[in-house]
Amino acid sequence: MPDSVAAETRTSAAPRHPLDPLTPNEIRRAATLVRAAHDLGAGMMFETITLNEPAKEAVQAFQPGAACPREAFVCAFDRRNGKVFEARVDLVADTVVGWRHVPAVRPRILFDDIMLVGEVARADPRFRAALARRGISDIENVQVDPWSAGNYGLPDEEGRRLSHTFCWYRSEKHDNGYAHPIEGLCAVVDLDRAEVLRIDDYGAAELPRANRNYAARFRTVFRPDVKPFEVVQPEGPSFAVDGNEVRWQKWRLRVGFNAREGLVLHAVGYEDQRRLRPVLHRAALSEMVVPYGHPGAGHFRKNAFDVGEYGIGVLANSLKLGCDCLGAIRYFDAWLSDSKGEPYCIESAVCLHEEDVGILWKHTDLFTGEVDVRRSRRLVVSSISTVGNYEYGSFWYFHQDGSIHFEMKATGIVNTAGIAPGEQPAFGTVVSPGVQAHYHQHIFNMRLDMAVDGERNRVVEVDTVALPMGPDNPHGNAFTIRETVLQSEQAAQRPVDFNAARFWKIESAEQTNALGRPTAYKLLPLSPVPTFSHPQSSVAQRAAFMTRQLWVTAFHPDELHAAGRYPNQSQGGDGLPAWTAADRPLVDTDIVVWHSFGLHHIPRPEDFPVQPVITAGFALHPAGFFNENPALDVPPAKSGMSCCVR
Ligand SMILES: [Cu+2]
Repeated sequence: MPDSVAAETRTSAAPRHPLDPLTPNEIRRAATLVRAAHDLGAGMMFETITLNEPAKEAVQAFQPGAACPREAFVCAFDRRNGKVFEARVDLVADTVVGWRHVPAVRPRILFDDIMLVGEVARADPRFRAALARRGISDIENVQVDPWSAGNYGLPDEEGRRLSHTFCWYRSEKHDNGYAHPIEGLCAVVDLDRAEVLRIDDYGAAELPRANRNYAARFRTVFRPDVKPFEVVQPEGPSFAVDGNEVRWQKWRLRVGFNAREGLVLHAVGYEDQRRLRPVLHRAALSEMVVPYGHPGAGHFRKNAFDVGEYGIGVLANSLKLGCDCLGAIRYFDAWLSDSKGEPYCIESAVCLHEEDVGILWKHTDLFTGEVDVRRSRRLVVSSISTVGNYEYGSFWYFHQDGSIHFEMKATGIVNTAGIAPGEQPAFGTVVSPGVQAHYHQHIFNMRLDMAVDGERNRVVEVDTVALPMGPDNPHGNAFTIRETVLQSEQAAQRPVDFNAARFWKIESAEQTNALGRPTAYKLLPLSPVPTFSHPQSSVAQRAAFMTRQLWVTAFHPDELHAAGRYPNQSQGGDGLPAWTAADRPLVDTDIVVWHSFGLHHIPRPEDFPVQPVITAGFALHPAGFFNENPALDVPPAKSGMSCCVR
């Protein structure tokens, strides 16, 4: 591909910036040093080896070419006794500088576990007997999906690291198993002992046998009128990449990646009159949860925390030019650690490219007929992860008018369950005879470490209010805004309010614009989702972040994950509810904004057998960050051409 830019593999590259993800050599060294200092023996597993991001002051003080501070965060556990340890490794001094036992937590479900669960279940005689009761004897065709177990206070599950499972049947290797749910059969697998703890058999439904395949290998007829569509950038893209730093027109940012959060953006800023103005110190998906609404047959346990329980970075795809991304592409590889502490690479895990997105601005002078119009384009930074039946695509968009959009694209296959033919489901939609897809939600939490013109920011809630009719509003048309500074962490747990057209502004405490107002960005909640889980339900306790669209915290470097560092089988209360109990003050200090948003998913037949992309997201728009439209200097599409003078 002439306009493609090959992925840079950083196998041997040394880190050049304190925020660069760990190199493979650093991953290997961190594991070796931890093992040498604190060997846990044959049961030792590495949950995580990742960059321990340096303090903001160290990043700001860093000069290119200077030595980098480099530290790894390591989470290791002993699968023979379930003990979990955290270490910090100084990779400059080659020493373990911190080691502590973390009691009563469980590491996330590892890639090894995902493979193990099916093998263990299929080998279990009780599981085979339950399948035999359903008339299934070809055990090799049974697909066992590993689900996080949650925490339901069951005595035999206490103290174990578990996977709960649901099963499907494949008529052959490539068959879409989700068309054939094996209803009512759940194995509870002890991951560390590699054994089935319990079979929960809630009773069978008839196995739906109709094939519902979507893959190209199964399809012979395609619509005939799709002509080639090529994106041509004859002079190449307008961005420049140096290591992990991206420069695109006036935007500057750094691309990071880790096993848990996947794509991370650092040091997002906008160059304005030769001055780099910070907007965001760091942005990453802090957690997500997918609560399902069916109360019975094991389905009540479906509520995956795909970031904290599995790691959305671990599950990232290798993206393909012309398929996942179109145009002049720059890919970034991701280096992660396996459970033995060995580095491995997900090639082309992050895609960087530009897209034309219609018009940026336009006006026709009514009296002269002169037209001025500019094409809009955006910089796209994206990554796609496959989490079992679903795909999640994280797409960041940077626009020429200073706005930033985040879009989560959800696609893949809806999770299915069996239902007797002809029965009307109470908690799902029939998507194929004998197959239902349960009602559910996907609720994401984005952690936005804001830095609008400096680290000292405040959050202002902006409601629009209608004035009562009266002498000051004789025609009843008046409405105005009411601004409230969110003073502390308890006061800053806020829902959306449709009737107030509510949004939130993040204002600088350090800069004002030429109009005398604090410079600011506004957070527009584009996809708020109400919660239907009872406040006392296990999932609402564990995913408290989903109950408010806005949380704001005083910055603390260890507070990264909305549901806590260890949500797997947690009892709840960790993360945002725990930190905000301190009710720290938030005005004109270093703050972090946490935005919950999502998809309320009442499945449609059109979501099956593979779901077209549906999206959720939010926007950050400059709101007095500039003194005027910052995109006046975007040139017309063709220089010298007066655009369409009539
Ligand atoms: Cu869904």
